Amino acid sequence: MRRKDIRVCVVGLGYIGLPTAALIASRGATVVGVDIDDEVVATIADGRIHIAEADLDGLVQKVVFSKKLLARNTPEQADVFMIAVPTPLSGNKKPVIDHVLAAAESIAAHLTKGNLVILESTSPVGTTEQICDLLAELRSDLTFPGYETDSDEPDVSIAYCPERVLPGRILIELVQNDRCVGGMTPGCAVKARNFYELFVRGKCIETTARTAEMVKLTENAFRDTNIAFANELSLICDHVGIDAWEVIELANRHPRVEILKPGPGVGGHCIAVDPWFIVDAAPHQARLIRTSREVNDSKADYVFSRVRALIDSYPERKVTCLGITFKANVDDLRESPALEIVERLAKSCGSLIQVVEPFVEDLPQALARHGARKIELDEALDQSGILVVLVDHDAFRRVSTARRNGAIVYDTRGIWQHTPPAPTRGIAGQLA
Ligand code: SAJ
Repeated sequence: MRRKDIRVCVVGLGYIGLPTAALIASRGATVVGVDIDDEVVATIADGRIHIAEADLDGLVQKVVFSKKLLARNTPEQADVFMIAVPTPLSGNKKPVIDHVLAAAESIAAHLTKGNLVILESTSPVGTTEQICDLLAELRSDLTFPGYETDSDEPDVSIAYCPERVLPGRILIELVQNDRCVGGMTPGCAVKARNFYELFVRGKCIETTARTAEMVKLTENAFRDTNIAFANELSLICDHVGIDAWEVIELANRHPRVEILKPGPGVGGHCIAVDPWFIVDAAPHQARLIRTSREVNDSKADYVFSRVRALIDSYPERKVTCLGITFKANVDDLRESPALEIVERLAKSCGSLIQVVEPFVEDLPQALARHGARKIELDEALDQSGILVVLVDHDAFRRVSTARRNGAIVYDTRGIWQHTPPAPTRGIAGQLA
């Protein structure tokens, strides 16, 4: 397979699908990028992007104008089909793979002998097998892994290869990170590895589809559990009146201790979601993973109560929440604990609540509806009110101690470390 001879069809042009499609196209392959959202397709066809990601705008513009990336609303024939659509959680914390199955169904009619189908979406264990069953049912004229008749090699190879890139560094990590390539059969894994090696510099390691599915869930559950430790520690330190940031900094000087950072909770569409896929698959075994999710989810309640207590203690001060995105220097609001906290504050305190958020143009309706308004950082600093740091954007980190002098500070991210914790008048102990 030579890069420039390959035609790839990427289904789903979101945070993973679009950068992946653009990167592969930039390496010479012709890529058909597919999305069911006509607005997304029109934006990309115009050489523009609908998400914020470092360096993605220039890359997309280049590959669209050179006709290497073609945006479409239905799949077309290709050599390799990649599925990168969302796998959300249902209300009762069960994985929903409907989009994955719909994407598989949408490519079925376009499959031909020799094709490779790769699932990249984070998925519960067994999803790749389900895709295989679905395609075998829809295309009885082709053979699929596990359904071969007289030859070992199925007409269509199927593999699971999870994305593991960090928002904000996607284009770098797509190339540099090692990949775990899980084939439905060893032959499928080899085919998928050969494909990834065309644009990945990291090592591509073959395994089974089920193992690769579990590896992805494990990575995010591991991080969630580690953040839960930091969040629980911060609650304990608050309770006993010790600066959690100093404890972490000092403990991390031990050669085998590496505590992550506490915050207002865990957001984003990955770490706050994926561990539940494990809990769903093994509810009696996944006790620590479930508890970690609960610890991280409950942190937003705690932060909300602390801010409410500050407001009650200093009713004359204006309140500014710094940041509503799910993490630093991105525009993504999905599952954002900061947004959840500000929504609750706006609901209970209305126009008292102000927000500084350099990555979002207009405040979401849920905030504006209750009278919360967006202001500039300088205006917030001039007011000497209550400053609640919810996101560690670089712009907030740069604020000097002198500039925030006079404000009451509640820093949930520890960016203005070692500021003495803001006292809440007369309610010490109540928060504990
Ligand atoms: N967070 C903390 N404390 C920390 C680190 C993170 O509170 O010490 C919070 C962040 O503020 C954010 C959340 O956790 O709200 C998740 O942020 P993140 O930077 O840890 O991860 P994501 O969601 O941006 O990306 C993760 C990554 N997974 C791992 O690091 C194991 C990424 O590699 C995955 O590709 C991505 O999930 C995904 O798509 O699954």
